Amino acid sequence: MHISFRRSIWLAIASLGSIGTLYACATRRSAAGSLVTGDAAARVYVPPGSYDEFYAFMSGGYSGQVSVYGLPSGRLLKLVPVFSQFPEDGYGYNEDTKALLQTTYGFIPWDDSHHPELSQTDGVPDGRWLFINANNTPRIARIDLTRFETEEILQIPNAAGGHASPFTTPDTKYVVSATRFSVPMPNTDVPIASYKQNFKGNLSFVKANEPGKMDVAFQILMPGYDYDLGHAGKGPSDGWFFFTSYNTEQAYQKLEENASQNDKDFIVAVNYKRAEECVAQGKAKRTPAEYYHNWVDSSTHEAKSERKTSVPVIDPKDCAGIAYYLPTPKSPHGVDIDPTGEYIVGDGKLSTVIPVHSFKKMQLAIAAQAFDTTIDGIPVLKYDAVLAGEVQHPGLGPLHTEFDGKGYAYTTMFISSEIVKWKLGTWEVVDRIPTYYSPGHLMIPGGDSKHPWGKYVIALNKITKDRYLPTGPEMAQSAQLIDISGDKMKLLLDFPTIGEPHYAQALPASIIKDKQLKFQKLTDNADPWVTRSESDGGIVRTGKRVDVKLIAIRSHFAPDNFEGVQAGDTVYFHVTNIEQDWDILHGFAVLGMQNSELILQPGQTRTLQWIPRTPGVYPFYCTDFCSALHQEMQGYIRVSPAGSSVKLVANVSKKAQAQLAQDREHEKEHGKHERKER
Ligand code: K7E
Ligand code: CUA
Repeated sequence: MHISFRRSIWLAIASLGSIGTLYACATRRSAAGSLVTGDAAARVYVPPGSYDEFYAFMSGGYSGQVSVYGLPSGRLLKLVPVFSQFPEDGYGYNEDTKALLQTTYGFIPWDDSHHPELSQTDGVPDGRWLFINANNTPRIARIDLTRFETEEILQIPNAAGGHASPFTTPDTKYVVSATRFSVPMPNTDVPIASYKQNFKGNLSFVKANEPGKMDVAFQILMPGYDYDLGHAGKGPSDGWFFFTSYNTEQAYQKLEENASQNDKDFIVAVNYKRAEECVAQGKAKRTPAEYYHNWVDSSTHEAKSERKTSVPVIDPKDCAGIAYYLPTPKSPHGVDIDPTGEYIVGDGKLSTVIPVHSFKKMQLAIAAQAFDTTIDGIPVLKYDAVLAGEVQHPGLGPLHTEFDGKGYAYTTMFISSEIVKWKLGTWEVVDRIPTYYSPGHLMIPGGDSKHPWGKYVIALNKITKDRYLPTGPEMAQSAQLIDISGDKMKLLLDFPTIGEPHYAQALPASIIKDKQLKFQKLTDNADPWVTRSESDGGIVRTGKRVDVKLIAIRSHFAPDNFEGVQAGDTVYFHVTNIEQDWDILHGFAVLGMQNSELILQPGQTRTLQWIPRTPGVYPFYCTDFCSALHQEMQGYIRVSPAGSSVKLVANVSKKAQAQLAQDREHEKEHGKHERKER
């Protein structure tokens, strides 16, 4: 990995993407064979029936999801749907989860998710929740790690490109979201050329430590730059948050060139305790802003939506001491805080060094008012007054840094396709290893926390090329597991990943594996459409709406014959899996179903909407091979022409039918289930 300095500069100012690819291809063959050590296979082998040591959570990038892997094996354990509909289990298709994808732009079935972030207690991942951001329509999701399910999604108002998100404070009091794209605030019709007057950035602090109650605590108005990534302080720097920004040139066209002019851009250091004081003193302005908060009701397990209308916004001009700029070369991407909380590492994509700021020096510089200037109420500290040191000749295109907890930092070099290990304090490069190809983020379990489990680092590569059997023009993404337990990094394993894993998080499996829910107790199932026993199912009409209730159990549905539906009716199937045993699922699908199937966990009720257009008899069946007589797990629903006199019947007892009709009447009177009646 050696490159002349002149070539490095040339590469640095050229387009990152295309050059990275070329360079990666030019170098790949030479080192690949010699990299894998003799015992690599044994180091990643997890024998059948044994468990992996770590759970790893990978962002799905433009798939909008999260995938869960075991480490060191690299085995895919689960795909958790978050921002995208997932026909495999009906997420975002069934009536129970649709509300999670509600936004002020309407129902959005997709996003681009970049950064999974585990909740923390005292600066250490605690395994309660995983947060992840939506980049395109700014949102933050919370995934519950006893169920591995998305339980809450908060839209971020006044924002475009929720990229610097959802990094957490050490106590998970807040997760954050910063605007990648500055936009008019509020967003109105103005000439793009009025960027400098009208476009603003902002930093959102989101209350995160109460399930079902995520909300924007406050937003901080910022100059119209692009905000890229963030990380909270810890230890001595607890109470501070650091965000990178680029495009301090405030270019609004041809950013590739126009936003790469300035020698230094900024890391902004935000004193969020000071922000809290200003909010308490009434210095934040309640500003109209529409956004959605969506969450899963913990008793009914149905998602609900609430439209919110305003947020408190702090202008740094009204809250002295809330933020300071640390000049940082050059178009910085990652900002990473070492486990001690003293060092603030900036990764300038176009920089030839890795600059490291000192929190101690930053405080002294603030006290001494060592400012170059002030921008929109934010003092710019002097570079030399805050700099702890620079890592010289680290490689090309530094993007992200993680820590091993033993005094070393590891930085990805996108252009020179390598991970570089360097020592905190002396800033010397001590090791480097090629990666295949063009790594973005890297991840050490707990590697952005106070206590990294510094055994492995994973390179999350952007380009795969020839690493696997070819699969046409598009290849799966590629992760590489590297042993960092010794002095020298050792490549152990390549494994493909789903979507584009920007960032990932991992923690020891022991923290969460014994807290897993095995099934939902039927007695606790408060879904308004639950059917608890075989005789409780049935069919009821209310105008053009027909509700069908049935149970699923090995190996039948009950009832399993329904008549009286008419073409053009809106039918809701409410299916309850009454199994009370771990991992016994049933599925449900009807001929001509326009959305997706249902997959039902044991003890769970789910509702699927179906609008039959054509008279006929429609079979339905279980989609999950659940038992020896799974193929017998089927039924029929008859659809007659509109206005037909065919009576509503289900092959269920008369008593049960009367009860269902009574329930329905009761619900109508008491106005329940408005959501489903729409
Ligand atoms: Cu570097 Cu979106 Cu965190 Cu991807 S970002 S690499
Ligand atoms: Cu139930 Cu197959």
